[in-house]
Amino acid sequence: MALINVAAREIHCKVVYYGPGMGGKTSNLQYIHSAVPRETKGELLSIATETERTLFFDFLPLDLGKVRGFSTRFHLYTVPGQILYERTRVAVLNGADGVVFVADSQKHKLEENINSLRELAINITKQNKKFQEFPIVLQYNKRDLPNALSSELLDKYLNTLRWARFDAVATMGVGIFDTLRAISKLVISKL
Ligand SMILES: Nc1nc2c(ncn2[C@@H]2O[C@H](COP(=O)(O)OP(=O)(O)OP(=O)(O)O)[C@@H](O)[C@H]2O)c(=O)[nH]1
Ligand SMILES: [Mg+2]
Repeated sequence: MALINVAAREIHCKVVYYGPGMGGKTSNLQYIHSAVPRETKGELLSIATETERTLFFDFLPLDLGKVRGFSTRFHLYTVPGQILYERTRVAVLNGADGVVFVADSQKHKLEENINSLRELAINITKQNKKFQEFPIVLQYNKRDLPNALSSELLDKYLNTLRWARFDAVATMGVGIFDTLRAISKLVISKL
């Protein structure tokens, strides 16, 4: 739930990067952290296993400029994608104002994407929010890999609600800021 501090003229919003394991959620935050100027960001807090998998979450606070005189501060989180960590995903998702769903475009990941999206719908609904109205932006990541399915085909399975969607190569920064801009606009517009 967005927090609006009228006295300090600040808006705090929580955005969660959600999706199947190894899809590129942490890579999104790493790229954003590496690319934005020091004064607009805080430290990237990552709690990862020794094998780079996210164990609990990543967290990056980011200032995204002013909206009607209010400073907007976005708190970006990633969930751990591994199936086993569903309870952690529920905890991290709690109170989110918006979600970036990072899908892995590779052919053999299609079912994992579908299952993860289904789980997201359930978890949003459990927070007494309407999934169909919840601010979500879709990202098709790993577009650089030869076994990536076409975006049009992925749309058929993952984008039945017609969210804004972006092709991305998180490790190279492709599509990362388009995705971030879209979700932050969407979240602000819903306030
Ligand atoms: N080729 C390619 N590799 C990528 C891309 N994005 C991420 N990767 C790689 O995929 C692996 C997993 O990326 P992460 O960002 O850790 O994935 P994650 O979604 O945070 O994974 P979990 O924390 O386990 O849920 C890493 O080795 C990344 O370097 C991409 O666009 N293209
Ligand atoms: Mg991760």
